[in-house]
Amino acid sequence: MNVKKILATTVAFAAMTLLPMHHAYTIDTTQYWMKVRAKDKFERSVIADLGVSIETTREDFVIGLGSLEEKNKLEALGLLEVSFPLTQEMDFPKEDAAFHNYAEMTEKLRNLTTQYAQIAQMSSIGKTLEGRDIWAVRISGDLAHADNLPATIFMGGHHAREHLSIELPIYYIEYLLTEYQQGNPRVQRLVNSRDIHFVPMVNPDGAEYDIASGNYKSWRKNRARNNGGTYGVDLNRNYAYGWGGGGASTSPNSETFRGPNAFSEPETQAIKKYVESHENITVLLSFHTYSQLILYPWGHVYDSIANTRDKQVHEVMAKKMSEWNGYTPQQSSELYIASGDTTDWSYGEHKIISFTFELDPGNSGWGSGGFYPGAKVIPEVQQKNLEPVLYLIEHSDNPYRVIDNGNGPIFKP
Ligand code: 0X9
Ligand code: ZN
Repeated sequence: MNVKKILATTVAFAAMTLLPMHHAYTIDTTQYWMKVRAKDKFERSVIADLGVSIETTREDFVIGLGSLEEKNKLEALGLLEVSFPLTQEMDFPKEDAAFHNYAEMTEKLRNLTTQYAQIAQMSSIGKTLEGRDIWAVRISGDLAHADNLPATIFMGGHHAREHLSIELPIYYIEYLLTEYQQGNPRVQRLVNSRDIHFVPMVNPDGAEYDIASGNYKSWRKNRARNNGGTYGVDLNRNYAYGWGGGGASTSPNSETFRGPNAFSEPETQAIKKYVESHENITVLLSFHTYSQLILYPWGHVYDSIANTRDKQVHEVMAKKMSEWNGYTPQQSSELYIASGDTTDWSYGEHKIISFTFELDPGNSGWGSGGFYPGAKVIPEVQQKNLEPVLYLIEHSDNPYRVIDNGNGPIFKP
């Protein structure tokens, strides 16, 4: 992210709309980068609760994106240190061609699932508001009976600008299929004994919008047309468990707008329907960017999971995975309270062992690339998260093995 360029380009843009009474009014849809004073999870939650999407947390401040209204509130609270409007004119770096746009991803998944049709299937799990298919790929050595095998689901791209989160599921699909073919014994054993699901791009409308003009837009939400002329629902605030609680906005113009009701959006509905139609899913991982974190429920409250074994499984697995990717394991609400996210729902509603990874880069400030770290980081981020992915697939038969070496009750999906 070129801060200088953003500072130089301070063109605000507005959406005009008409009220039924024919009074014209303007909605300022400009987003602002803000540095806001906050020294712990409680202060961060106050900021998140205003509707700001917090992207970087440091010891005594956070960096977030928010609307003019949210910026004004922070200013009135005396918390705002610095802010500037987000440009609409960022360059699309040439080297970012390696990222998959929707058409490229669709073609790649189509080719892979055609080439490896015996162990891979591609299906549409629903259509977005703009009519795009939300693609899922299912991999198993025994597709016909895969419902009886332990299942894992990996997702990417809930948030439009988090393009790196899409590259990981795509890569692991390719990795599993090609390694299987080449006789990798570990992969063959895993694929033959498991049911593995991927939804690489949950929010294709948003992802396409973010890159469509050739300039990144730092778009986060989907492209729902909200009442009042603004766009987008935050899909990671739209799941039903704890929906309507803290850290999610009721304001349609907010970055973290929760939607008019839980599961109001076709994308979250599609995930709900898909997960609920595969009752063998025991483990879920949703990739996001960025901050290098491994997060687990709860996110909508500070309390930790009440069931001791479930809490331990999440903690032990998160710690184990952190040894491979170097990320920091912690409960989601240690970051800040946010309600309606994927993993609170999948664990809270379905007792699926659930993680959110905030991928690279880390929190080293505005210079590290944030949502747009460049395509050069793709291979290393795919590699460092490969072991965690294989580990989750491996343990989907009984995740509780990690706390009692398999001597406790057998997990029954
Ligand atoms: O705020 C989010 O949705 C996630 N961060 S992101 O920068 N990718 O937007 C984090 C979700 C973690 N969950 C909670 N804190 N509840
Ligand atoms: Zn995200």
